[in-house]
Amino acid sequence: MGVAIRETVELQTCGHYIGGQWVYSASDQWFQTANPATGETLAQFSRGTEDDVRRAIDAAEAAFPAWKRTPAPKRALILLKAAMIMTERKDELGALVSAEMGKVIAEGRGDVQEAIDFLEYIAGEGRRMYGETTPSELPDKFCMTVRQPLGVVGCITPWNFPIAIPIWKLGAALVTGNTVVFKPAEQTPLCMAKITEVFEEAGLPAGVLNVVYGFGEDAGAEVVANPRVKAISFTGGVETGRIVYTSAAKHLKPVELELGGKNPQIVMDDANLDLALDGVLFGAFGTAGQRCTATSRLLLHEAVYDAFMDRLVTAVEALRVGNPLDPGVDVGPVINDEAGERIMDFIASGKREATLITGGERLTGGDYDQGFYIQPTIFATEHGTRISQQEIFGPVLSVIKVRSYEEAVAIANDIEYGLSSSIYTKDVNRAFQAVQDLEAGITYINAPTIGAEVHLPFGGTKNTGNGGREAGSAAIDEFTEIKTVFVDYSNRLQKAQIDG
Ligand code: TXE
Repeated sequence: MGVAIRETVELQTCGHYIGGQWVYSASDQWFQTANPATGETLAQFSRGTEDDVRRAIDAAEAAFPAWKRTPAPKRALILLKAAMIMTERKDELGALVSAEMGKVIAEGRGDVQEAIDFLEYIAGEGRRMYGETTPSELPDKFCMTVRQPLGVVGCITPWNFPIAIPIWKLGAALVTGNTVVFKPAEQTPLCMAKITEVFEEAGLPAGVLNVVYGFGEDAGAEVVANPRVKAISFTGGVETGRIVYTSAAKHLKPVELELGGKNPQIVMDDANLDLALDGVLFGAFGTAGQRCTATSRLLLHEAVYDAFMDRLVTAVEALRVGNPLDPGVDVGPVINDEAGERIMDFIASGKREATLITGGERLTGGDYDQGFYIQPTIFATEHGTRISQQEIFGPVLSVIKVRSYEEAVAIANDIEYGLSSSIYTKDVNRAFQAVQDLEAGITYINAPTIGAEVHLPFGGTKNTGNGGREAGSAAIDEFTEIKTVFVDYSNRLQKAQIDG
């Protein structure tokens, strides 16, 4: 087994994983990963170049024939072994997620659990990659479909779920017989290195998984543009998603895009307000708001507005902000200074165009100076302001007062995104009406906008993606294509559709 991370006197150093070997880039360029809560450097990584990506594609191409021929149930056993290893190492991996990405430890462990859940789920799909059979219109002829892998596929992931999102893509790509060139987020490479070690330990053959660390403009762009990579699975921002989709289109390769969101939670006049309060606290400020499914808009019925806002402000002001590895902390830092400045710019907009209800400042002094910590922030705003329309990706909630269900749905839908949505109501008719009316890939009834379960399709409409879904029953579709088969055993030429 290779060693992903070499302990050196100075710093942990990590190379790319290509053809089953840990190798450094010839470029001799490096980048570091740091703990967003403390600023401590965690490791340094060889910065991958286009040449490193091409080497990874060579290895993936070489490994593809044997991997394709490996029976899916056998491929699935390796995924199950990986799930078992991750279960044994859940504490260590969960702590690493919190240390490298900044989400609180309960969510760091949740990130790992989501990966374990998906591996267990998708391994089972190794025995359910069904095709179909149907009678031919001609005698002595058999018709069926079978699923086939795509070949070398490219996976590109963000930093906010540094173990769960890579596994969502990797598990599905591998069980279906593809080989992979993986470019993980430059902000959380250590998590990917650990995932790679897990799969190596689980017995994944050399060349099936190849990981190149680095940045989007060179390594990432090469994964997308290289014609030998037959499909792309991307999660990240809308603008980057557009660049990826445009580049891949030149080679007509399929692209699965999971992009941003501006997710509404509607609270109706008949809602269970205790439940709705718990929901918006978790949905808006869990992961410091850094989820594509985060609750960033609260559409609050006027009949309960004042009472609910009083309780919401009290609860938000009681949230503990600090080091995510401290179990008493509710909200950690944001991923880095660049993200923090971006969020503070949105907060500045909010102070100009809306009413600040609570929060709105960067926390400084003491340990807060080691990272970028932002007070959980609430604005009261009108529909149409910048903070109510654009994805902030931070601990900022925009509250909009609504007078009716119809107005709430109209505001919820008047947005470029369509990922997640939620409505709190005791009226079952209204709940099912909302399922029909809300323009989103996911709708929760009496639950927050976050908390997807791995065995159901995930993804969104409008600018959240390009029509695909991942996870659940959609996972197999993402990484296979259909072959239709006709077997004519009549021993004579038969012509479909031809008279006589
Ligand atoms: O994502 P990026 P970032 C949203 C959120 C956030 C914004 C930017 O709004 O503020 O995206 O976040 C790689 N060709 N989400 O900068 O830039 C890059 O190296 C190929 C929502 O983290 O999209 C990284 O591995 N690859 C999202 C990955 O793309 C390229 C979660 C994502 O980077 C590339 C994260 C290129 N030209 C951010 N440029 C969600 N849906 O959960 C970059 N990359």
